[in-house]
Amino acid sequence: MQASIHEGTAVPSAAKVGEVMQAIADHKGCGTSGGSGKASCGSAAGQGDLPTEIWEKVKNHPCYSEEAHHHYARMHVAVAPACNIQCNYCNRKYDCANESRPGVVSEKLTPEQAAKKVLAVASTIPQMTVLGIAGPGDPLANPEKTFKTFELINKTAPDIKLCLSTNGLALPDHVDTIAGFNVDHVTITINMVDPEIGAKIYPWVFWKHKRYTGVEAAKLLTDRQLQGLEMLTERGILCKVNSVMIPGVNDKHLVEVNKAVKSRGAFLHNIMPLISAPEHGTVFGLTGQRGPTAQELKALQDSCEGEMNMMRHCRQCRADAVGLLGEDRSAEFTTDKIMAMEVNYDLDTRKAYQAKVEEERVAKVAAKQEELSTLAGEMSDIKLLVAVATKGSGLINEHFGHAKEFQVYELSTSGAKFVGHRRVDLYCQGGFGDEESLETVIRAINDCHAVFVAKIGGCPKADLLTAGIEPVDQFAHEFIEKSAIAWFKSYLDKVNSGEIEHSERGDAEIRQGALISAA
Ligand code: CLF
Ligand code: SF4
Repeated sequence: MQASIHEGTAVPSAAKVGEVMQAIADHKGCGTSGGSGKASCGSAAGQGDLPTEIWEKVKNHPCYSEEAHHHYARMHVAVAPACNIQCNYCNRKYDCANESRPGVVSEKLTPEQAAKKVLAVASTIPQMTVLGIAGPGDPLANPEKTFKTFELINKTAPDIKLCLSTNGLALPDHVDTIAGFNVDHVTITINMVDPEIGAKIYPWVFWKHKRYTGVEAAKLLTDRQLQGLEMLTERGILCKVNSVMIPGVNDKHLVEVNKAVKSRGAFLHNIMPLISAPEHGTVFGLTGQRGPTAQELKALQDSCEGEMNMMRHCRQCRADAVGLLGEDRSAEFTTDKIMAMEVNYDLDTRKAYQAKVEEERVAKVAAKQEELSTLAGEMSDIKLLVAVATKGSGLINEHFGHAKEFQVYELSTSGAKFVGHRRVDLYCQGGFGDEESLETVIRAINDCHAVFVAKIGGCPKADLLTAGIEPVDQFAHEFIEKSAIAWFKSYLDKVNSGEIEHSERGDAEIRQGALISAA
């Protein structure tokens, strides 16, 4: 059976729901606890202040727990091609941009093919714990295919958590079915609660055989989204809200959206950057609407963090993504390959592997706590960012030249806090185009003081130093947070002794192109 508060009953008692929702409302600080010692879903392997029912749901969900995303993988199955609204950042040629970057296209599957794929991935990647349906259109505009897939997975792979991402228009009509299939996690993309702003984002919505446009369409959409959110949280289903930050359109308004969704019981808010380029063929791409810079995005996320848990590790995955959030193994699991694969789904092997992962998580947190004690008594108000090359497991275990993304941590006397990631072009491409790609790497991490890597060559090292970014390879294959804290301590010592002078860094660029699977 899937671990769930729905076990044995689709709807928990009102008193129970009230208790759990209060606990969610009281629980803040995903990723913010740093040195406060307060464990949280975002930063510790332990349960901390989370109620057990919530902890069971988030502890190995890579999107709902920042800490879990270093260790656990998710997969999407692209069973839902149709959509019932139009977003100005979407081109239907590609996947639903509410969870995907424009520019990548997924292979569409039948529910039966999807079920086979889930078993194939679960046998190959034992730390894959979550199946999400996120497109390529809207899952609830394709309810038969979506729910048939969930039904099949519930039967064949009961240890896998089910997850759904929707624009919310059809949500109120399906809440009971969602609860009935033990779907514990639902994401709703909510970009506005003001229909005047909504009219700038959505040209039309299609509801009950009728097309609505302008403010009327946006009003209908926001009413249905908020109603759906309330209905889900009343049933104890954990809800994440995705919002696309569109500078000059809804960037300031998203603070209001944050308050509106928090008051309706949302667990997590994920503010994602608009990714927009003319070649995507979207309305925003063609009209030159820009996306935010890295620091604009961080400032908005920081300003909302006092209100509720903020997700900062979203990778805007494609609708057939497979693997850890920072990697894309979808090319290993195409329909042809799956049909030819011998599937050996073994629950005991999966459990044994995941028990090992848990040991690693505990060791990582213990190492961080020990290092954190060295900062006790430090009075500095310096805060700075560092970039990290990692392949997962919370380790500095990637070569600079092989990194397709860098994770970004904010360091202060409170400790190391994950604040985002930056996708980059591979620096090492067999000697071709290296100079150009190094410039794009530097632009992507230009707001960082240092970059932690397992290994780095002499040339990029020198160029990084010239750009004011210190390459750090002395912590190869060690835990990220423990190492970052140790480095920060020595940085503070150097500032205090006058050996170096602390200075602020500039802004950085968010990469606008598509990530093409390298597998
Ligand atoms: Fe997929 Fe979304 Fe479920 Fe995660 S993704 S349906 S909640 S299992 Fe995660 Fe990917 Fe970001 Fe989505 S990183 S795009 S938030
Ligand atoms: Fe595109 Fe998703 Fe918006 Fe539908 S909901 S228009 S698929 S971004």
